[in-house]
Amino acid sequence: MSIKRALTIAGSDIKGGAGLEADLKTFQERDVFGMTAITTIVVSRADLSHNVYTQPLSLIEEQIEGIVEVMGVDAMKTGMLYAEEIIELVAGKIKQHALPNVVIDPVMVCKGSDTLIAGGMVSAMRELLIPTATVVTPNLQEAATLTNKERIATLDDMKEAARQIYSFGPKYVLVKGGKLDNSDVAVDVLYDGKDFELLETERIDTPNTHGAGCTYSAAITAELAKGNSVPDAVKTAKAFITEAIRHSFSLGIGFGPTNHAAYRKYGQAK
Ligand code: PXL
Repeated sequence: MSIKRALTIAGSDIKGGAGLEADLKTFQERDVFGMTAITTIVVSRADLSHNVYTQPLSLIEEQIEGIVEVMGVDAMKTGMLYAEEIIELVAGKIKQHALPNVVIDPVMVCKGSDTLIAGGMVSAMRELLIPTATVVTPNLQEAATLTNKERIATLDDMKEAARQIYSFGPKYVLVKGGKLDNSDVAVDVLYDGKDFELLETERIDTPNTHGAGCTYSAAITAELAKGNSVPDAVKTAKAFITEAIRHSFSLGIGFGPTNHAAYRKYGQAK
C-alpha cells in the first residue's frame, strides 16, 4: 500500500473544528496520511476568550526534523504560526529540506477575536514564508493586511491583491472571497502570475464556519500530496469546503465547526 503523506505545521484548536484538528480530519477524508508539528495550543473558554500557548522553538524544530527523518513528506501546509520567530524557523526548515507542495495559510486572527497577531509577523510572512509557497491562501482580511490595504471590497480589489501577493514569490495565490460585500456567491481568485481563474459557488449563510480556512487549505494540501496540479487541487478543495459549510452545525459555545465528513457523505466524492 502506498499512501501519500501530508504534514501540517499548525496550532492545536482544543475545540476540534480548526487548526491541526481540522487538518487531520480533512487529510483522513481525502485519503492521505496526516502528520503534525504543533506550534501553539489555543484554549477557548466559555466567555469566547482564547489563550494561545506557544510551544518552544526547539520543540517545533525537533518535531519537523523528526517528521522529515522518520516519515517523509509529499505535501505540507502551515496554519497558525503566531510569532515572528516561529515563521522564521518554519520558513528556514521548508528551504533546508526542500519540502515539496507547500500550502501557506497566512493565519492572522481567529474568528470571534480581533487581536491581530504580533507585530513583525506580517513582514516575516511576506519576506520569508510566502516565497516558499506553492500556493498561499489568504482570506480578504489577510490579503488586505499583507498588501497594506484597509479592506478589500470588490473582485477587482481581490485581483489587485493577488497580483501584489504574487510579487512576494509564491507560485500561486488564492484569494478567498467568501466574505465579499454584496455578493450572493463565494468567489475565490486563483492567480499564477499570468491568468486569473475564478472559482465560484453559491454562498451559504451560516455562522458555523469555525475552521473553514484551515479545512480548505488542508484539502488543497491533500490533493497536492496525491499529485494533482494546483488548479485541480483547488477545485476539489473548493467543492470539499462548500459541502463542509453547507452541512456545518452548531456544537458547543460560539461558532460551530464545518462538517469534515460532508463531501464524502453528501457531496460528489464518489
Ligand atoms: O481558524 C484560524 C485558526 C487556526 N489555527 C488554530 C485556531 C484557529 C481559530 O480558532 O484555533 C489553532
